[in-house]
Amino acid sequence: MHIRVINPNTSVAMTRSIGTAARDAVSPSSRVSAAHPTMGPASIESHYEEALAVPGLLEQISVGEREGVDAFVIACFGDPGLDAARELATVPVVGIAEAAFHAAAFVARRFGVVTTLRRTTGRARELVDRYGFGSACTVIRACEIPVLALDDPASSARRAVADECRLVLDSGAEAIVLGCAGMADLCHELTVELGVPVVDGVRAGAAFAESLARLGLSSGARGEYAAPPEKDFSGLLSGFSLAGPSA
Ligand code: 2AL
Repeated sequence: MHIRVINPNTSVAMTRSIGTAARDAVSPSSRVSAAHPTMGPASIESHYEEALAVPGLLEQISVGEREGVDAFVIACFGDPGLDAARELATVPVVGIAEAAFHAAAFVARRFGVVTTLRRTTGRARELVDRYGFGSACTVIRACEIPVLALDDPASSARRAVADECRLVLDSGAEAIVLGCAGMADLCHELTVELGVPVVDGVRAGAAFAESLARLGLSSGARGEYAAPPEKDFSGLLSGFSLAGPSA
């Protein structure tokens, strides 16, 4: 089984740590490869960046399809481009926010989310509601650490995330969802420190993607996730024109 984890931002260091976390979660016989787009923002913490990350992400879905990967994980907590990726891919595609919410709901009645900047909490709330976890999610808190600073050992990031996790537990949550792929390497130590389930969506996403591939479940060729229709794209996006299913 070959699982391709796509970091939708262009940070090489973050792509590497995402790959390491995903490898942690799949069976030893599976292969995990990590990729990032060749164009787009260095990190995603605004709607503008999220929108502009999607073309490069979809290009990586096409690359992975040509290479015959068995499942994809979109490793950014806004689940950018998830529906479009499912239209393009013939294999399962899992977003880390949806994976994390599902995993948290398996082990706790109520959970809370700790994300990066406050401006990303609206998107997280939208996804919680979209995936049907509105009543299970007690609170979404922000540590106000930018995505790329999470990786900086000199920053106070680890402490700030742990402090927010404690406040999430005070809200009545029984599990924590880490709201950024850049928090993947904090998962183990926070689990030990807090003594509650701490869910990293990268690991959950990789494990679910592997399971779906093993079960032979993908989005299917009919209905809303059918391949997009043949159409011309112009300008900077001309490379995204599709030949269509019958070509
Ligand atoms: C993220 C994430 O997971 N990757 C990224 O670039 N931004 N999420 C977030 N809440 O800031």
